[in-house]
Amino acid sequence: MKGVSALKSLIIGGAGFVGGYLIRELAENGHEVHATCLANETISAENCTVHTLDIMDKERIGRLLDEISPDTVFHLAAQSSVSVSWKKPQLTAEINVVGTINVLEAVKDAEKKDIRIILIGSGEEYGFIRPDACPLSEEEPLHPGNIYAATKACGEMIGSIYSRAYKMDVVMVRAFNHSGPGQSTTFVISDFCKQIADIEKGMAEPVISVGNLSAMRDFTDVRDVVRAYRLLADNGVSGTVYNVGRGKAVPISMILETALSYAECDIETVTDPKRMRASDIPIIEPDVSRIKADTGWSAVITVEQTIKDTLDHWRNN
Ligand code: A2R
Repeated sequence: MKGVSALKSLIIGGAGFVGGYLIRELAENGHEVHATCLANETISAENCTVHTLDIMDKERIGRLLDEISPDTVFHLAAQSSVSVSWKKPQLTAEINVVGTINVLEAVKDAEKKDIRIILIGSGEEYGFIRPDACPLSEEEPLHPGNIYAATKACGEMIGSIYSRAYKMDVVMVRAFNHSGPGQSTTFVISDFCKQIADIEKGMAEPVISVGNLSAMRDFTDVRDVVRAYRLLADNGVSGTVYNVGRGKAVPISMILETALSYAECDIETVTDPKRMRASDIPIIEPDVSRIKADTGWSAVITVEQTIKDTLDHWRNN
């Protein structure tokens, strides 16, 4: 267990939704932050040094590690869309599995020998769970139900093997639904809020279209999630998997009702069959006692606050 803050951090895949928040979280807590993005992406944060990197280029990862000599590597780079993973399974496996191996290999061969890696996986890895399995402990068997989830489970297993076989310092995360201002509308909170903001601006009819409202999911604000990642870098136990989530699932209907209660006009709700998922699992909720015990972390930002801030984001953008 590391007792002191790891001060020099490298975020691989820093241009995405989570990356921007993680850069801020680490910089505000005294880290010297380096972040990578693809050549066609930009990172506009002032409080970090930006490097271009494609994780398919293992030698370049190695050169970067020797140049920066970070205490911690946060590996966020991923093909992170479930729907894209069905359409492009090879690409998803290349980036999420081979890319993760490239990062692990580069850290294994780096000049600095005590680099801690935080591997970001997903609550999706649990997949088709037993009806009474919630709250899901980290010991629950994984039955991934889509290509994205399978690649994340695979990356995590390989991380665990590197940790054991090469005595590397790897901490593995299964992040549950996270949301907040700036997230793409392929995620439910951002989707509802964007529809409401468009209606308020007169850009759409006063009708919101929704999918399955009875499914229960565990939502955590992205600002809490990146705080969990920082605390896991400080105090997570090497070789261990951690659920990161609120530990309290809510029905999607609650998300909709809350978002509508903030709307500045009357909005009708219609069900769109295209938004229904054939295999919706009724409830997905993590047991978060392990991360709480090891780091003291728990989610503090309410779902209502996340919805309010996400709606304001779309009103202003
Ligand atoms: O696909 P893009 O152009 O949005 O770029 C994504 C980037 N990325 C890569 N970076 C380096 N080398 C590659 N070969 C490569 N392919 C994709 O990783 C994007 O900028 C970043 C991931 O960010 P998002 O897709 O916005 O994911 P988010 O929400 O920040 O989630 C971060 C992590 C991922 O591992 C998720 O699977 C997990 O948290 O839930």
